Amino acid sequence: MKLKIAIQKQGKLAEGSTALLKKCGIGFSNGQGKLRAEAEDFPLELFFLRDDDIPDYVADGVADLGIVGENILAEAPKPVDVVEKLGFGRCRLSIAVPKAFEYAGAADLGGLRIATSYPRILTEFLAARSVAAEIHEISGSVEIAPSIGLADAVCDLVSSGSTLFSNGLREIETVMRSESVLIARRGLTGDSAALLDQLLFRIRSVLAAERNKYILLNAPNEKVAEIASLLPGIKSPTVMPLAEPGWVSLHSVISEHDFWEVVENLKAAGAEGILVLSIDQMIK
Ligand code: PRT
Ligand code: ZN
Repeated sequence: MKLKIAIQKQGKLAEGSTALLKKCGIGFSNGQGKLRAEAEDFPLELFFLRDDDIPDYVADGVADLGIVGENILAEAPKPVDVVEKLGFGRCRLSIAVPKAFEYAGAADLGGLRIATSYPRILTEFLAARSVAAEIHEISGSVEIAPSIGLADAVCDLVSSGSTLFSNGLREIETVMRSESVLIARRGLTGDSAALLDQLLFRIRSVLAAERNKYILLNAPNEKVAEIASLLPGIKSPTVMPLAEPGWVSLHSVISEHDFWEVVENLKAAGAEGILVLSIDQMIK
């Protein structure tokens, strides 16, 4: 019995999907042109596909699991379960106009021709704001549509913003935010459901590790209480004596989210020799 997972063959999610599985201890070889592979250390079979096809494979039961962007599911909803947000492939679907276009609000989009590969999401966005615009569906290179006279504006995925910038476009509205998610076939039971639980346990440990840092620091005895109060940790910090009398070493785990703020507060409270390490796995 093997679980089957569909991941992107080539493109913006391919590397993140492969890296996540490898961090879960699941190795496989995905050479050029390969469409499937067997994992070495986990009962998993991999399919390498175009991202747009992944939800269909999972909905049809050809694959049990898939990794795909939320944008794909929002544009073409399929009967699959979203099991976990994976934190990579983050982007936003944005409306952009030529730099010189004066934009005050959604009403200014009225009557414009907007080029996009996401007509469904854009239609909902415009309808919610009672704006009537003309949607031109194109499948690629959306960003050049205004410069060749095909459209007045675009609605496209953006991550760094450099594609829009180099095409003389300016982002004016965020239509949706997206990241990669793990999807599963509906009604997984028995051995398949048990394997999914095992895989999810590993994925969650990897994600938790990525969202946290291990911190070590030295502090004089009289500052320990104050410094410990700044370290939320999993439970409470580990405190160990240093060879130098009157000093201890504190170890704890802090969230990457407020990392810099915590480090500044620790320094201000008298912490010294602060070391921050990344974590491989974090088992909860
Ligand atoms: O061949 P296949 O169909 O599998 O790939 P694809 O070309 O359709 O998709 P791909 O690899 O471009 O994107 C796969 C998924 O990655 C998307 O569905 C999103 O969920 C996610 N993602 C994250 C992105 C981006 N970031 C992204 N920046 N998808 C596309 N882009 C493109 C965007 O369309 C634009 O052309 O990158 C350009 C903008 O990037 P910046 O950095 O210049 O803003
Ligand atoms: Zn695609």
